[in-house]
Amino acid sequence: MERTLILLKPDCVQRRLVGRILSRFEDKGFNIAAMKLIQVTPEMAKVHYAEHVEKSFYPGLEAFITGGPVVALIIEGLEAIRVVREMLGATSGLKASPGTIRGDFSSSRQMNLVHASDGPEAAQREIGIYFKEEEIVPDTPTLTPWLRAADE
Ligand code: FUP
Repeated sequence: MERTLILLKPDCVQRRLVGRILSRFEDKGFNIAAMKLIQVTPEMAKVHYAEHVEKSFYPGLEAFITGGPVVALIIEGLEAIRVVREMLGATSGLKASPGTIRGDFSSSRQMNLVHASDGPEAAQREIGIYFKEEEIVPDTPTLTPWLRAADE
């Protein structure tokens, strides 16, 4: 079981796509382990995007990610980090394949609707930025035996 941090970014909330995009993760069989609507602060943005802070596009990225509420959630499931990244598609909505979330809903590199952790270290670090341990709710949905075999 893996956990990954997902942000439904301000463009997703403003465009009223939260329900449809959450449905993709639910349809796939992932478990939601935590979820909340928050306002990202400039300080949080700098920690989250530490690797990009010095880049020329960072000021625009910070203005965008702090420009409205986001839905932060933790998704849990087998190989969740890789599978969720593949469901998102390439960073730019113009390059993302049709059938991916960004490929279907985004025409932008910045306004690409969803963030998801790109590896186990990033997932652990990003979960720590957005959630306290007590906000994560352990749950084993009763549907699990109908989503995969017991030995998977
Ligand atoms: P991703 O891992 O797909 O979210 O993409 P990156 O970590 O490469 O970039 C983080 C965010 O910066 C992306 F969501 C989009 C944004 N970005 C820009 O706005 N302009 C750029 O030139 C590159 C990335």
